[in-house]
Order: sequence, then C-alpha cells, then structure tokens
Amino acid sequence: MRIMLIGPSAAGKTTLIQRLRDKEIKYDKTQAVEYVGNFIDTPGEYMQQRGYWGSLTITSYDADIIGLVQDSTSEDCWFSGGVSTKFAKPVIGILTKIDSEDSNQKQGRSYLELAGCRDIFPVSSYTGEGIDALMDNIHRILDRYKTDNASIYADDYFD
Ligand SMILES: Nc1nc2c(ncn2[C@@H]2O[C@H](COP(=O)(O)OP(=O)(O)OP(=O)(O)O)[C@@H](O)[C@H]2O)c(=O)[nH]1
Ligand SMILES: [Mg+2]
Repeated sequence: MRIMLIGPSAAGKTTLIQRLRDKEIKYDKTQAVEYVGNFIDTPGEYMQQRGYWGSLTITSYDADIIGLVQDSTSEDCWFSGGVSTKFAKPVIGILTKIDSEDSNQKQGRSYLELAGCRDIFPVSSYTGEGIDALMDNIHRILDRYKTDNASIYADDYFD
C-alpha cells in the first residue's frame, strides 16, 4: 500500500513521513517527487505552481491513497474546492502541527472539508499525537472505498 502526500511547501509532509517511518526528524527540503518506502513525497511547489500539477496527477497513479496535507498553523489554503475529486483514488485530509500554539484546527479542518476530504486526521509529527489513528484508519478507508466502488473495479484491482 502506497500513500502519496500533497500539500503546499512547509505543510509538514516530509516530517510526517519521517515520523511514520520512525526516522530521525530533520529538515530536508523536498526538491522532486520522491518514493520513500511506502510513501510518495512531493514538493509543495508542485501543487502551488499550476504547471507542475500534471506531474502530481500522473504520479498519483502509483498511489493507493492520497493525503492532502494542511498546516493547522497556516491561514492559507492552497487546495481548490473539491480538488479531491481530481483523483480516482481515496483521498484523506491530514492536518499537521497540532502541537503548535498557533494551531487552528477548526480553520484547517474547514479547508480540508472544502477540498472534499471526508476523513480528516489531526497529527503532530513532533509529539506523535494522532499518528496511530491515521495509520490505523487507512486500511479501513481503503476497504470502504473498495466497497463503495465495487461496480467499477475488477475483483483483483486492489490485490
Ligand atoms: N510544530 C511543528 N512543526 C512541524 C511539524 N511537522 C513539521 N514541522 C516543521 O515545519 C517545517 C516544514 O516541514 P517539512 O516537513 O519540511 O514540510 P514539507 O511539506 O515537506 O515542505 P516541502 O518539502 O517544501 O514541500 C519544518 O521546519 C518542520 O520542522 C509538527 O508536527 N509540529
Ligand atoms: Mg518536503
């Protein structure tokens, strides 16, 4: 199972992947699409600059599930309304940096809802809060997607 993360620069995608893989947390600017274990990390600029969007769409074919990553300390929303429907894949929302005193979960959640995310997971890569809930639920979401869309997929599509 492969998870692809999409979100603006500094949203916390790379740090989250480091946390999920039990690696050392250290800043490492993402320069290109990177396949890291069961994850696909993407540079924020690829979604913030229109011309790169095609690269994200193509790469999404390699993923089983897409995570739209919103920084809960940011006032900005880079996701266009209903963007989750652009992917023929299950899409979840991930709200990062909930440990920060500047975190505004309510606002971040509303941005992800507008983007079309039905399942939203608040997490902190620093403290680990919400990380287990995120990983525990991913398989449930994939199963639900499979059931909901059973009529359009071959029986072995998800194997
Ligand atoms: N307080 C707090 N800061 C975080 C958390 N996760 C990431 N950060 C900080 O946010 C900054 C950006 O994190 P990255 O993971 O590099 O962000 P990114 O989304 O990969 O950014 P690009 O590679 O530019 O697309 C870094 O300084 C991180 O230390 C978190 O859970 N809590
Ligand atoms: Mg990065």
